[in-house]
Amino acid sequence: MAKKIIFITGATSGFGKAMAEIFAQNGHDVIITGRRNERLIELKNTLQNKFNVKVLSLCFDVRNQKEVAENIQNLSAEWKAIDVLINNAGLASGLDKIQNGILSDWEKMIDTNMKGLLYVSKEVIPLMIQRKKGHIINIGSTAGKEVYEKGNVYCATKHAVDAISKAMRIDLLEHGIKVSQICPGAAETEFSMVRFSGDTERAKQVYNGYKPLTAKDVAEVAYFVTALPQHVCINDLVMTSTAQANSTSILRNSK
Ligand code: NDP
Ligand code: 8X3
Repeated sequence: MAKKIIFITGATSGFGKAMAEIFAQNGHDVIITGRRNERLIELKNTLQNKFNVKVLSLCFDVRNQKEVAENIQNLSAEWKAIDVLINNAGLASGLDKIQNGILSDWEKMIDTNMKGLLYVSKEVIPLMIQRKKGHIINIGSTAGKEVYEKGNVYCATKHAVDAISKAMRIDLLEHGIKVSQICPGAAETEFSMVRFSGDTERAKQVYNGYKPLTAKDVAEVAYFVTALPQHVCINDLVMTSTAQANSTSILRNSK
């Protein structure tokens, strides 16, 4: 595949970091974003030194529309030629029945997973329209396909990503922009640590007794989705570990 510019939100850990690695390893220039600047700088140095590609790190919070707009509008003309946008930054916060839900958790998930994705897309889409090409990959979830107990608002935000992905594909059709959604099931990243506010034991239990997806598994699929010929678009791709059938059916003690 010809050299591309890949813009990845949430590249300081998990899927985003693994995606930055695989794209850089294959010779592509990457824009990596997140809030933890030390991690961005470290990843930037590693990728540049290891793979001899260009890496730009942008430190911003996707929930802050002004920061998002400034960072993207201030890109040089060279970096504005974004071929692939991967809307990956996201999180779950808490796991409670709706009647016990915490407002600040709900707001964090809605602001990050839905509004953040929209803020970034709003800035990048015009750049792609200008160039009459581009590929947007939204990271959804199995939680965006079915609702599970206590998943309420997180599931709702990922159902919104599902709907936004379908809507983007229709609206951007006339501009030659591909839109794909990748929906992973349980994958061991910092996701559960974030969901359970750093409770290591609780986070570990999520992956007990089976082999979950890894960040690399998801990154390899994202790479595959971008490497297909121009006339081919993966619209929607659900992937789980072999031990997982859907959001609620996981074969534990299968390791
Ligand atoms: P991680 O917690 O490992 O990574 C999340 C990334 O999102 C980090 O780089 C984090 O960067 C970034 N991020 C979170 N909030 C913000 C924000 N407000 N502004 C900017 N960046 C932000 O989790 P995963 O890699 O697992 O998750 C990536 C995506 O995949 C999420 O959208 C998640 O919902 C989804 N997903 C995860 C699954 C899983 O089981 N792990 C399964 C299905 C989907 P920083 O903290 O530095 O800002
Ligand atoms: C993350 C997968 O099942 O924890 O999106 O919601 S799950």
